[in-house]
Amino acid sequence: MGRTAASRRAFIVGGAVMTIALLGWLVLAPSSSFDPLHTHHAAAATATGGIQPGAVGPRTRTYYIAAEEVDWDYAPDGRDRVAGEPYGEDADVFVAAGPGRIGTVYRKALYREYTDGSFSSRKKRSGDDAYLGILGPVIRAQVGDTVKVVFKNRTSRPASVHPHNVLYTKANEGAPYSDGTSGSAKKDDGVPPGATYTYTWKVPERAGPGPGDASSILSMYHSHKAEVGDTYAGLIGPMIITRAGWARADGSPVDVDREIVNLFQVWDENQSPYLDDNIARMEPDPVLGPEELKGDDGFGESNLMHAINGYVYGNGPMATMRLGQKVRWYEFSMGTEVDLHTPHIHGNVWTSAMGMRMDMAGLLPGEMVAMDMVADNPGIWLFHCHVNDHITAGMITRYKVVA
Ligand SMILES: [Cu+2]
Repeated sequence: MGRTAASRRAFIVGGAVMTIALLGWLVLAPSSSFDPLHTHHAAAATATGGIQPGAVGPRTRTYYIAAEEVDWDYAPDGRDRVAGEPYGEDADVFVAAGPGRIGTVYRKALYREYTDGSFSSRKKRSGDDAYLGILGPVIRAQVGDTVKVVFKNRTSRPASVHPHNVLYTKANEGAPYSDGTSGSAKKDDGVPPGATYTYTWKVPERAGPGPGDASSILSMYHSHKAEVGDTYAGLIGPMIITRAGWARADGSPVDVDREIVNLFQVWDENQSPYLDDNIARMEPDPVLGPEELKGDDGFGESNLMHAINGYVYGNGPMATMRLGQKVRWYEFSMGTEVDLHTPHIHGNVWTSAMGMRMDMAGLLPGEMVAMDMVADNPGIWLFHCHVNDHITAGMITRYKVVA
């Protein structure tokens, strides 16, 4: 008695939603050997102090990371590896080198990992991880850990390491702005060329997977001294944070066999602090001087590198996994308005942390997502951004499921 039509409708709709949600749970629950429902078990285990088999306790993880100036090749294979053919006309807009065109090799600044504080021995990236390409080292942490990054700036410009998600003080934020601090709390803002600074970050519960996440989430770190130029220069890397009680000694989640990380970004080399260096090193344009070139649309477009992990047109090492492996895919994006990307996999499917099936993900600049896959379909498969303009421009690659 007294219910309005609107409230009756709301009640009916609400009831239907609840019924569908319950049915969804009943259907999913019995068959879910590897899906986000692990989350609920995970939360229960954490609440009771449970540690998963194979997991380790909290610790301090120290990374030695240098920023270095390198010549990065967006297309070291020199051909369209996805098509299996030489570059076509569309590709040549971006990859062709010659008078007034830089081509695929650009001076950049990248984060690279060393074995210790002497920064004399580069940590070798395994063959399995070679596909990570331009990305800085994967920083890993488990909730409860402390992360230390000993950062040595070997570039010619000030740089920093600004992390996402983890808990930092003002002296460990790696970003300069008018925040009321002074003195030693400013030293992290921009580490001068040749100097070293140690960033210390705590990893509390709120830095790790939430109730709706799987056992690990993607975060990232990047230089934030001059954020736009620093990130276009290449100073960016992934960070993976695992739920308390769910990480192996190396920080990886115990319920996952293989992890894949991809950065989708249109690298705007026109906004790189190394643009002048790159122009000075290329074959001069027969008509336009360096400053005129910077205002030229054709030149500008040729410097937009539509890359996955810093590679275009399927160049670089292929990400591989084995049939039957539980694979967690982490996807992220940086950049500007053109950086709305839709990573799409052929051949296999993902399940999102919220339990939704997809072979597509959506990314906006700065967005980070994680999806799970049981690799059940062997072969070499296409993996690309589904934005048409980006497909044409080379944001396309392959991955392999080995039988
Ligand atoms: Cu895209």
